[in-house]
Amino acid sequence: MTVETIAAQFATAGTIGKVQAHGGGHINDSYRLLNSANNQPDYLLQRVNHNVFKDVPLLMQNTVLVCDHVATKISELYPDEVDRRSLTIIPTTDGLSFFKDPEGNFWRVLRFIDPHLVFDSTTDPDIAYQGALTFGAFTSMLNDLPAEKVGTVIPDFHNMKWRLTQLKESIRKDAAGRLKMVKEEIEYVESRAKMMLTIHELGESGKIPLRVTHNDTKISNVLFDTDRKGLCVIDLDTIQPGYVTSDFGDGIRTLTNTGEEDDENLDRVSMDLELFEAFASGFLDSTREILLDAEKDALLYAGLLFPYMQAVRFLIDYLDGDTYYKIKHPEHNLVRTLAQLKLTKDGEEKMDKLKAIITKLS
Ligand code: GN1
Ligand code: MG
Repeated sequence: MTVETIAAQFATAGTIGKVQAHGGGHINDSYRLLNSANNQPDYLLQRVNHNVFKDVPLLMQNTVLVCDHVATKISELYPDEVDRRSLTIIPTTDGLSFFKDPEGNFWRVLRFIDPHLVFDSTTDPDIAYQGALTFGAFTSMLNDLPAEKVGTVIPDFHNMKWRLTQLKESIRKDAAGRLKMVKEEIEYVESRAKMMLTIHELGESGKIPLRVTHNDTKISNVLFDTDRKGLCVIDLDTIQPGYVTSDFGDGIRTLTNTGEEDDENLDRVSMDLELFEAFASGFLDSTREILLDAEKDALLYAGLLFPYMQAVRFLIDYLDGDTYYKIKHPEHNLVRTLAQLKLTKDGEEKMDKLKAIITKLS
């Protein structure tokens, strides 16, 4: 089936003219559907990767539920801006939220938010603040949607205990014969395990609640207005029950790093305190009212946990022989592991300063 034929399965308004490949996602494929009718919106057509997301109908059920919930909240605050401050899923002509093509691919259509800006990374504290404010507002709007209403799309996704168990298994198997290369890294990981299980234990004991969380809060998952104010959170695929620390922690991990996620030069990798403060400030400004004290206290650990957890995930994939993440060269997962461990260690050294920032802003 052509992309045009697939697009025609959806109840779009106007007339779809040109179809353009859109964005650089690593998991899904996206196309912008340009509307040739006046005053009708463009759309975004996406193929959802069902190798990564095994239960696309569940994922779409979560997406529709969350989009409806957020749209209702936005309509109270910004009645004229619902279309650009929340995502709209366009149903198929049969009224379904996705279309399954004869080859078994899953497709969906969203309303295209135009105009908008996106940032893949930033050194600008204002962008960090706005991005975090937008993620935090999303968390707040979902505060009254009970976690059990959404399904688990990827089990144990941010479960540190399970990731450590997975690591033990990968060490035992040593499938790619690489264990000898990473003895020191494993030692460090094990030495920090107790501290890094803090959030898991707070969750298990009920001190921090399960919420509906986004779980992929990188800055490129926020759309900005042309005046550089945050508009809308996108990429809702990993929405499922989780702790608020996931959305804070992954934001800190990706945003505050002065180097790349896979930087070969570890001197470039560090946690930028100004960006940390800007992100924490934006996030707390939009969640201060709804978070429990225990959740606010846990944010400090989240800033360390997410670089650490990502290091463990890359390390597992390195030991397994690169079966999960796409790699650009054979040592890529090792390089990524080292960079994420460097970020963890840098955060650890700055712990007192990070703590002072969180305490001041809470
Ligand atoms: C994957 O593909 P992307 O960048 O959205 C991964 C995240 C990791 C990230 C590391 C479903 O996300 O959890 O943090 O890579 N997503 C999944 O770059 O595993
Ligand atoms: Mg993603």
